[in-house]
Amino acid sequence: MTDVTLLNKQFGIPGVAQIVTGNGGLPAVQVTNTNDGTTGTIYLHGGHVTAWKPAENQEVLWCSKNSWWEPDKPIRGGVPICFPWFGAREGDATAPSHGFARILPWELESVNSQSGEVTVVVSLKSSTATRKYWPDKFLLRHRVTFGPELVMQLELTNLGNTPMIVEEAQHTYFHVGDVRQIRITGLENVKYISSVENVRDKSHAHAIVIEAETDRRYVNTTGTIVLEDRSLNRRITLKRHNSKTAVVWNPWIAKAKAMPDFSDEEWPEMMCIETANVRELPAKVGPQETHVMASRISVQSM
Ligand code: TA6
Repeated sequence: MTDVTLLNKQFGIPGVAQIVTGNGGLPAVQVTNTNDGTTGTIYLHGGHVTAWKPAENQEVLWCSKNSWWEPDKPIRGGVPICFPWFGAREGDATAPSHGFARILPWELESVNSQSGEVTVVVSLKSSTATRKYWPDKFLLRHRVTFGPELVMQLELTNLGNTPMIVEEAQHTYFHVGDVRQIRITGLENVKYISSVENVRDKSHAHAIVIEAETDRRYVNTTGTIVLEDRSLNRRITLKRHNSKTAVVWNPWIAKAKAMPDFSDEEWPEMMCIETANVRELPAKVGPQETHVMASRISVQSM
């Protein structure tokens, strides 16, 4: 059990950022007030950002009210860290979906407040728990800056002597007013694969609208993606660094019903747009090298 009092003494910044006992008794860093009134939360469980609310805005991330908050289960919502595989692990039906990083406790490395922003660094180092699934020696850091933008840097250092090939994603759940009234731009004319639509290498010249279960992997794309939310009158911009794949997902009605940690009526309130390096375009990290994939998120009124 993590000693929150001790962590708070060591890392807390009075009136700015505190280490608290969060949902399910899981420890979290709560950013209560940067200079401009931004707030946010990151759990040590999974290195998992669950909230970011820039001043004068509504919450930008979505979390299910039915989420699990348990040490061996993923939090439903926010920004799950998928690592070192994405989705089901090939050849191992017993392996946890989206890898083990999001269901392990991460270490709190630092909390810093600078020029009105708060940066929290959490890390996951290879251990007996990870070697159960994965032989490589690594250090994975999530460096998250809460401010007028949300900047999340996933830094993977290969501590071994052989190259690492991994899948990685910041599986971001955005809060929307009504998913049936959003448009997503920035992925026009990009080839995508979808098991739901049973298509490979299809593309579209128009913006994406959500009219059914949507689960698409857009390949070879590094551009900026914009989520236009007419019902909340805002535009969310996602800039990706060192990410060649974007995943777009909404479970719609049936899939939402089938998930115990996702209540039936919540699917219109969320949209996943994920910064990723997966499947045909994984991340390759040489011995002793560090690879950084990042998301930079901002919100503008429409
Ligand atoms: O990112 C899309 C996806 O791979 C979907 O296929 C769906 O499985 C979603 O992730 C959620 O996965 P999870 O394991 O968190 O339920």
